[in-house]
Amino acid sequence: MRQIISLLLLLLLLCSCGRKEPVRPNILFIMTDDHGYQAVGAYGSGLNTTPNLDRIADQGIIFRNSFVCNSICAPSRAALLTGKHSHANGHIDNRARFDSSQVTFPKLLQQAGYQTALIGKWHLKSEPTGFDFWSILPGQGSYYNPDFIEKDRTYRQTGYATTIITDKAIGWLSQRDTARPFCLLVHHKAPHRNWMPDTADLDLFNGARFPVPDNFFDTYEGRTAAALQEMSVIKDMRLSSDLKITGADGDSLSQPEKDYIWYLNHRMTPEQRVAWLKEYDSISNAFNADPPTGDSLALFKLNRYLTDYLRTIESVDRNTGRLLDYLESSGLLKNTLVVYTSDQGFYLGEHGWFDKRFMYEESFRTPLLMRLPESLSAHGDINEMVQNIDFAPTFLELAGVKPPDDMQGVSLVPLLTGRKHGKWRDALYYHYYEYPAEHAVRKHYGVRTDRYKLIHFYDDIDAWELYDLQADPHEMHNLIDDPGYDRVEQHLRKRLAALRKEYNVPEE
Ligand code: SGN
Ligand code: CA
Repeated sequence: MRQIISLLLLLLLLCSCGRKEPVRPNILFIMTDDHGYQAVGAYGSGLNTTPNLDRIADQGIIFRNSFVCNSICAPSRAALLTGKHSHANGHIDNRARFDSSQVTFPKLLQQAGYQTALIGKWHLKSEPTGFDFWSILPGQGSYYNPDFIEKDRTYRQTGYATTIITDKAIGWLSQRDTARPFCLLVHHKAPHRNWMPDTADLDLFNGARFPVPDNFFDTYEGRTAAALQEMSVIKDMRLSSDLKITGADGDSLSQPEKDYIWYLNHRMTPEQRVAWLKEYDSISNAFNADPPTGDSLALFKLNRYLTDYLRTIESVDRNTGRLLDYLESSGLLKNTLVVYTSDQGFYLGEHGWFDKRFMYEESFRTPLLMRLPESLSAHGDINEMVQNIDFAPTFLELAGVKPPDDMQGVSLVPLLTGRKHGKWRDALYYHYYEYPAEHAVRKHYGVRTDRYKLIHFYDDIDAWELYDLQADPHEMHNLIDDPGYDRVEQHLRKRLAALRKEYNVPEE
C-alpha cells in the first residue's frame, strides 16, 4: 500500500512539473513629461520625426484616442500608480504629497514576484514604495548634471538627463535576476519647460520655420476660462529662461535657482557651457541687433520655443532606440510589453499656448504606443477611448494578478488580444483642480464622448462649454447657448452626472 501511495505522489509531482506555467510578460514603461502627440512621427507630426518611437508603433499598436484624467504632472503619476481618478487617490494637484501607503500596481506586481524599478522623474514628494530599486530626480529635476535620490544616497551625475536615465535603465536591466519577470518604469524629464536640449542636438532645426497653428492668434470668444489663462506664448513665455535670449528681459535674480544665467554658470561644466553659448549667443545677438515686435515677435517666440522643445525630443527618441536595441540584443523583446506615453499632452502654439491643464484636446490627449509581447496579437490602430487610470489594471491582468475592485480604470487587455471584445466605455471623466496657481487655468471637470465634450469651469467663475468635435475639432466654438444642441447638452449633462456618481466624485 505504502508503495502505491509513493508511486501516486511521484506521478502527481511529475505531472505538476510538466504543466506549463503561463509566461508572464516583462513591462518596460517609458513616460516623458509634456510630450504632445503633435510631436510624434507616428501621429503624423508635421514638425519632427521620431523613428524610434515609431518603431514601437510600427511593430505594435498606436492608440488613436488616449487621454489623461487630470492634465498635470504629479496627479497623472498618482493616477498611473493607483488606477484611480485624482479625488479617489487624493493627489489632486502638484502641491499634494502622495499617500504612499495606498495600493499601487508596482506593489502588487512586487508581491506577485516581479522585480520592480523606477528611474527618473517622480514628483510625488513622498518616498517611492513598491520598487526594489528606485533612483529619482528631486522635484522637476535638472536637464544638465542632474541630482538623483536613492534609498541610501543623493548624488549628482555629470551628463544629460535623458541619456543618464537611459544608461541607468539599461544598467538595471543588465544586473537583474533573469529568472523573474520585471517591471521597469523609465520616467524622463524631457521635454518639460524650459526645454534645454542636449549639446549633441544643438544644431538641429537650425533656421527651420515651423507651421503656425491656424488658431495661434485665438481671441477666445465665448470661452471665459480660455481668455483668463496665463500660458500664452506671446504674453507669458519668457525670452530669457524659456527662449534663451540673453540681454533681453533677464530673469529675476531674486530666484537664483530659477535664474537661467545662474544655471549656466553654476550647473554646467565648462565644456557644456561653451557648446551652449556658441549656439545661443549667436541667436541672442541676432535678436538684440534687430528685436522683432508685434506679430513678428510672437512668431519668433513660437519658432524659438518649438526648436528647443523638439530638440529635447530628439534625445528622447534616440535613447528610446537604445532601450529597444538593448531588449532586442538581449532576447527580451519577444516577451516584453513596451509602452511609450507622456504624463499628459501639451500645446505647441494651438490657441496661442504652451503648457497643459485644460480639458481641450491637445492637453487632454497623451501619446500612447505599445509594442506587445508575443502572447498578444493586436496590431495597428486602436480607436477606443483609453485613459491613464487604465494602466494599473492592464499591467496587473498581464501579470495574472486580479486588480482590486476599487481601481477605477479598466484593463486594456481585451483591446490588446486582437480578438473581438465586448462593449467599451462610451465616455470619459476629467477633472483639473490646480487653481489659483501658475498659468491661472480655472478648476474644471467634464465629460467627453467620441463626438462631444461638455466642460464646467468653476470656483471663481461659473462657465459651461460644449463642443462638437466632429464639426469643430479645434474647439473654437462654444455651443452651450446654441438651441440646436439642446438635446446633446441634456444627454451630456446626464452622462456627466452618471460618471460623477459612478466614480464617487464629491460635490465641489
Ligand atoms: C513649472 C513650470 C510650469 C509648469 C509646471 C508644472 N514653470 O512650474 O510652466 O506648468 O512646472 O509642470 S517653470 O518656470 O518652472 O518652468 S508639471 O509637468 O510638473 O506639471
Ligand atoms: Ca508634465
